[in-house]
Amino acid sequence: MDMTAAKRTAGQVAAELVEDGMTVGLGTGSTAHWFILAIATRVRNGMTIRAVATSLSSERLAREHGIDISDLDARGIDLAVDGADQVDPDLRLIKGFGGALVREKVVAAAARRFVVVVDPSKVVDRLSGRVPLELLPFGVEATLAALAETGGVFSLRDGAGGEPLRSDNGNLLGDGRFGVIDDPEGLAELLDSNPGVIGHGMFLGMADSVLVGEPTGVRTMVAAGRG
Ligand code: A5P
Repeated sequence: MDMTAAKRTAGQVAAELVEDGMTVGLGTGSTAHWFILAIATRVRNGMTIRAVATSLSSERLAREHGIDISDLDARGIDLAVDGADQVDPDLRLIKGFGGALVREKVVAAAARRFVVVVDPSKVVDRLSGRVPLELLPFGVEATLAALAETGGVFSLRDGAGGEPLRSDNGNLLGDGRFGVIDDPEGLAELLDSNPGVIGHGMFLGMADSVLVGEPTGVRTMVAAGRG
């Protein structure tokens, strides 16, 4: 299946959820890209929105296509739309392969509705593998050593020229690597309890629905007890 077409379909269908006057959270990555472009078309055709970006790259893309970007303020967000790296049947997510996980989580948490857009390769039975992290530079070696007690294997990401890769917030980006994650909530709690961890890519209980782009259109996943 053509994954680019799947991402585009999911992004375009999500853009139809936006209503005039809304404050909209713009996600990051190759699927959110299509959402942003579809929103730009609607803005050109007269729709008025306030847009908040989850990364400098999405901000740049949005501005290039004529969408003004606002700060996230106390009014919050009506609808945030973002991609994901994994989605399980309970709509628990792993996000952040693109490194924007902290701003993405802040935007998702401020959103009255959080819709996730993915291609079918992201839908899994159980979360596993790589969990992105944003880490405080101060004491990062101690942080990594403490994190190893969770049972994962942790490393920093390399950026250009062999320097450690930094987020838009100036912190270090890293990843924990796990097998199947039997207890996502327990792991999230362990990661949250480490003071050197600014944020992690497990988004649990946050997504209201997931739009999966498929050859025939979009399949909507809704968590049990929601929607
Ligand atoms: C960015 O930091 C990520 O959380 C992305 O939302 C996620 O990696 C999905 O990206 P793609 O849509 O490019 O797969």
